[in-house]
Amino acid sequence: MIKTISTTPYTDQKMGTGGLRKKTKVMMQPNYFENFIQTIFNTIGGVKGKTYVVGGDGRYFNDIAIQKFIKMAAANGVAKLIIGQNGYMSTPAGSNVLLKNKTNGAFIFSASHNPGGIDNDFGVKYSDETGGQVPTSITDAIYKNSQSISEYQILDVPDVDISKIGTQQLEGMTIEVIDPIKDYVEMLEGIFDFEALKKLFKSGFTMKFDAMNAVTGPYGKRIFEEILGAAPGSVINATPKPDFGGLHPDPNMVYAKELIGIMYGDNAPDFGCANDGDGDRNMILGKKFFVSPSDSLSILTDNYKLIPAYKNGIYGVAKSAATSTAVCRTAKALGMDCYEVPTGWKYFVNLMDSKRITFCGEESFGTGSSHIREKDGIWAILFWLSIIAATGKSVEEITKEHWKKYGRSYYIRFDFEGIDKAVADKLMADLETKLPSLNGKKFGEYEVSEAAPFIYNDPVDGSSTKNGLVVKFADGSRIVYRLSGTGTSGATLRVYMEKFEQNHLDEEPLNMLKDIAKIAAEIAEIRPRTGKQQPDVIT
Ligand code: VG1
Ligand code: CO
Repeated sequence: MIKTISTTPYTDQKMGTGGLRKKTKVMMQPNYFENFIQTIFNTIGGVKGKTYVVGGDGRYFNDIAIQKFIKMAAANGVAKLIIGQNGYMSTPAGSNVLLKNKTNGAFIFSASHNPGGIDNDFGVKYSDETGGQVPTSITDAIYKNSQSISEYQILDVPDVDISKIGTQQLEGMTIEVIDPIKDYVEMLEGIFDFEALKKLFKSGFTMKFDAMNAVTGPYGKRIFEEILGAAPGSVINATPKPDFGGLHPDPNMVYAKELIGIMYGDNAPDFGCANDGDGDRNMILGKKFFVSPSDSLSILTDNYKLIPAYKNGIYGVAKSAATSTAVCRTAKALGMDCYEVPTGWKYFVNLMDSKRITFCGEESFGTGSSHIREKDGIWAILFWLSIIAATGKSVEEITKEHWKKYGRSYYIRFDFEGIDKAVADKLMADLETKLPSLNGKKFGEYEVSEAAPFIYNDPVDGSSTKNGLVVKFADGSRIVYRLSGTGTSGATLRVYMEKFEQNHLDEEPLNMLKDIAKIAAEIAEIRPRTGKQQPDVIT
């Protein structure tokens, strides 16, 4: 029975860098989630006869959200939903299922790397038929329409059992519950040489994969332990939990504490890696060795020939402006184009669809290729394992040889969290006004060569996006400032810094960048304006 429910708008349903992200309790307000879903349906001209992929990272409210979604989809005339068993599906797996089945889009319920639970965050990622999250023109339209929604449609029926694989009908809509891992594994088998990886583990190679109690635990168990033969127990924090067991599922040196302890401990395995809440981010570690995500992208690019799917050649590469310039040096040496886009994976989609790029990545632990239209944590891990299998070298050796070949971009990111939004906005606005006056100015040995907002003109759809402020120095060092678009309380100022070195390759990034960090704080008046003496998180 279809019911039409009257509702009143919420005014804050603006999607940020990775979909709509809110405190779980905000999402749980009466009609909040329903309003947002119905607004998307309305904005895209209805969903009658369409097919969608649905899943989530298993966080608190995932199960309830999926049931609401199923009933709203049926009431709005959707022809078919493809749902991950028990409502689980990682973001990359969802993009793959979408592309493979040529569906009209996907809804993944996740706040990605944000913590989960009733007192933390929930989110909705919406992708269209491209396989990627929708462009700003559409998120703007959704936001606009969310201001005037007055009703939504939903079925008045009991919850649907999505615990068993198979097909069922719900008032004219087909529901196919799938094993969310099977298709994903098939896709990866089509890219990498699984036999070579099995040999690697047979030879005694050891690894730890930290799934951070989030969605990729079962993927990791199946792929690394069951298929490739990594020792049982290689996957830690492998059971998805609604609150991620209290972990902050952001795979970095600060939050992946258990893994860091293991990799920097006495009996460290050969390889360490982690994913975020929804499986699109990755961190790569060797024994007592950390690979910065910007370097990782550059190293994967340099080794594309080792991977069956890419060995005959790749198109260009792309990085977000905040990511270090390492990959662009590598691309240049290989004779490829290197694009620079705003932060957020959606900006890579047009470049992939138009065959301008194959690989892309962000400093925030995201790496991927055109096999799907999202970043892909396990893909990046398998790529690294493949390089190790082919070269017989350690993570540290591979990285250091890369630096020797191309030089090293020392890189660091400071996050200043929980700043009053008005203070953060004013800091950015005033800094932007000040930028022209910085040109040519000297700070000790560093001379500003260019200071301007980062503006991206999409070569495919012609849209123009401003994202962050960039200060470049004559020696190639850079500072990028931007405000986060994924936070759910206050504002987070991110300051990204890099310095290029050809000779001194074994220094501490924090030490190499200490002067740049001082200049960054001074230029933006971070201390006087925010009261913060130090960043809250350094990655
Ligand atoms: C952050 C990262 C960005 C990433 C985004 C979504 O955004 O900096 O690189 O694309 O999260 O990641 P922001 O606006 O807070 O800096 V996630 O893993 O959705 O999926
Ligand atoms: Co994520």
